[in-house]
Amino acid sequence: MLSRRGLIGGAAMLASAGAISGRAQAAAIPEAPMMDKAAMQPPLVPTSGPDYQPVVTLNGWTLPWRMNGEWKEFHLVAEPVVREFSEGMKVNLWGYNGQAPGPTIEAVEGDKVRIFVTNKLPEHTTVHWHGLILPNGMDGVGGLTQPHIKPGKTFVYEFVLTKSGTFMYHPHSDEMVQMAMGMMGMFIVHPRDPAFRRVDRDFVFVMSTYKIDPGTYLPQVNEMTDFNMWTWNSRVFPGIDPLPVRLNDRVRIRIGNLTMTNHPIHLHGHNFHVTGTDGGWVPETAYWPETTTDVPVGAVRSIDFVADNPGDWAFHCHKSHHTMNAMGHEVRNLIGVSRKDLAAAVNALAPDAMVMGHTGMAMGDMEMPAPDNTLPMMTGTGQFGPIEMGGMFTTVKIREGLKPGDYGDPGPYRHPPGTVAYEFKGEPPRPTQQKTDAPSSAPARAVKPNANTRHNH
Ligand SMILES: [Cu+2]
Repeated sequence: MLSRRGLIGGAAMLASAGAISGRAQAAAIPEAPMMDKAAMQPPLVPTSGPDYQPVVTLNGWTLPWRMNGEWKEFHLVAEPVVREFSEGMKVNLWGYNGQAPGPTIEAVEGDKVRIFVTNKLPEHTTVHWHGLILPNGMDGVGGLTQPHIKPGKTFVYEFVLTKSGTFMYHPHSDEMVQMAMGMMGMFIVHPRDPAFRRVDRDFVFVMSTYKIDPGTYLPQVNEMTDFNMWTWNSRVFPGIDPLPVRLNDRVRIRIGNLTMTNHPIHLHGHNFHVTGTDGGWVPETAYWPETTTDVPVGAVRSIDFVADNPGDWAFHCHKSHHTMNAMGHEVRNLIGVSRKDLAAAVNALAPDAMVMGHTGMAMGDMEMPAPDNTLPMMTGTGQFGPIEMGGMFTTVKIREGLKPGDYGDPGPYRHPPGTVAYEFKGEPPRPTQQKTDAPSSAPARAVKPNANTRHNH
């Protein structure tokens, strides 16, 4: 172990850090790495200390660190950023080190971590380490456990990671505004025993929501309930990375929720167990099989499964409004209403307007003019046509023969012949009818026929 001191974890950009030693350097602030891309960055494979399978952050990255004596040092910079939600929409947020959410912090149970936080925001901030067990004065609650960090100042947090698991970080200082502006990130602590519940692929993201009026660039931070951008790592479909997985890999997905509502997260084609929360690991005796797990507000769920079913599997929030991008929430339900007269009246006033909704609202083939910086409500294209999704939706792409460490998009799944739902071209068989000559005492007869009830007798 001693010989490894001064080495660094994974990061080429900190290659000179190996030379850092001695008290004079101990006071120096480590370089703050910046990220200018919203695409998934390769995991930081540990090059010193205990072995672990590093996480991959959807549309994100892991914060490089340096060793300084026994301390693992990180540097977060809180600052205004521009985040691309998906191609065609950029949003002015507050985040850390060039992006929102901030980079994932990754360390090992038992590590001593020293985290420098520099405030480049126009107002004060703090960082709270959600779920971690630490001394009260390191908990980051402005006013309660420490002074707020004023603009231009740097504070230092030092604590020992006493347990492994999936945690989060976010401000506890003008919290409503700063979280509504996107300030958050994930904090992964790997078990000291590299074999403990080890998986082959380990993904992580945090959910956040925004109210951003079409054509604008800034979230409305006072909104309490009526959000219109439902994001994973401040990205929306089709801007959310797919999760590439090798067939039969053991997979973990860690999901944090820092939105204002719960999200039932659903995976197609597999069963999973909830194996951890922000409180720690769930004992195996408490597992039950699921295909959807609700992630409550201010909580983490990590799910584990064996990817034994190849294909492109939808993975999404099951609140269907959360798999849409911005839309008007006051639209009336017009299903079944004739639009002929309405269309004539509307088009006299607005020739470009589209009267829709009388047969449903599928929009796959339509293109409506939209304000700048505004995404279609439902969008994305797959190999069979429009996917008609937005918001919290992506795919787990399970393939044979992916190389370990290869997180590139393998493209659309090639289905074996005869395994895709197909159009029936013949005469459909008559559906079997339920007999209606039931005895007169049957409840069906007891209902009085009226305009809404059809009887076949
Ligand atoms: Cu949701």
